[in-house]
Amino acid sequence: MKSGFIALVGRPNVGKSTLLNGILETKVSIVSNKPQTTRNNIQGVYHEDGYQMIFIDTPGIHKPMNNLGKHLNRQALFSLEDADLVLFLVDVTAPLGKGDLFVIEKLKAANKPIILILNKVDKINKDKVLEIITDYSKTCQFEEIIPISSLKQKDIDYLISVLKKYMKDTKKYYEDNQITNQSDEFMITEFVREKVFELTKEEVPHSTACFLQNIEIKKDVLVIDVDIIVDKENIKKIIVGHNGSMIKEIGMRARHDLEKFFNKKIFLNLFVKTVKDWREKESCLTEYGIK
Ligand SMILES: Nc1nc2c(ncn2[C@@H]2O[C@H](COP(=O)(O)OP(=O)(O)OP(=O)(O)O)[C@@H](O)[C@H]2O)c(=O)[nH]1
Ligand SMILES: [Mg+2]
Repeated sequence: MKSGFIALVGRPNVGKSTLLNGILETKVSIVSNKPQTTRNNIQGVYHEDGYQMIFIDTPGIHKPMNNLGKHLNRQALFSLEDADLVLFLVDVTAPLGKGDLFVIEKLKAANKPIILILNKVDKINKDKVLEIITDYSKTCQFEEIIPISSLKQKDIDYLISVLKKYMKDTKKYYEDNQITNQSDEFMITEFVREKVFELTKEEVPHSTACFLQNIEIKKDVLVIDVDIIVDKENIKKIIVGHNGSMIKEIGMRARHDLEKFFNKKIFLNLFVKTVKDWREKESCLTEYGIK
């Protein structure tokens, strides 16, 4: 058995969670087109004969605007301590900027081998890729530079073949059928939160957290109660929507994913609650499973 821990690190929205899901061919980490979707370090395990690669998906590193943001950055950087190898993901459609340089400095300080992943190459011309490689090569000594498209599953197999070379551990960390360290309870709240991120915009998704109130089996149906926490009354109105249309849509989409995940009929009750300034409160971050 060859194994190792691989941290997926980068700015928000570059495609870290999309890459993890693509490698595992299963959704273990929620994805959206809004920055700061991921709020926890999520382990996803890739199994192949004789190999166990443990990927750590992390929150995007950004300039924090509140206590939640500071905590997300801390989480991401914390993943470096466990990692044998770092995949530094960048979005090739965004120019190399201060945010990336900040992440690169943190990565250098961690002193781990770094592979630069140029993601979203489906969106640009091949010629541009060479230019980007030249720019990034000036900033850091990368072990390898690999252009991929996580969304289109382009060159993921090649990436896996490269990663095999870096698997030096011999310990088996997970059972063969286990693909994540996240609990079913966590997955439930994440599926709901993903739909909030999908359906709302601007400040709304970021001011939302989800909390599992109750889960029980009644006959063959899994009955799940989830609180959607918001930090202002006007955001509560947006989440509920006109005549409850938004909350209904969030519920329908989340239930669809949950039924697929649990392979069971689901009855999902959603409740919207206002908790003022929850993003600043340590106790709330702990209660909602972020800290
Ligand atoms: N065109 C294209 N879009 C991509 C690719 N990879 C990811 N995306 C899109 O980029 C957006 C962000 O993807 P995520 O996987 O949530 O990004 P992330 O890095 O995990 O973001 P945070 O969790 O906020 O740090 C989503 O809309 C994805 O569909 C890709 O290879 N090509
Ligand atoms: Mg993510």
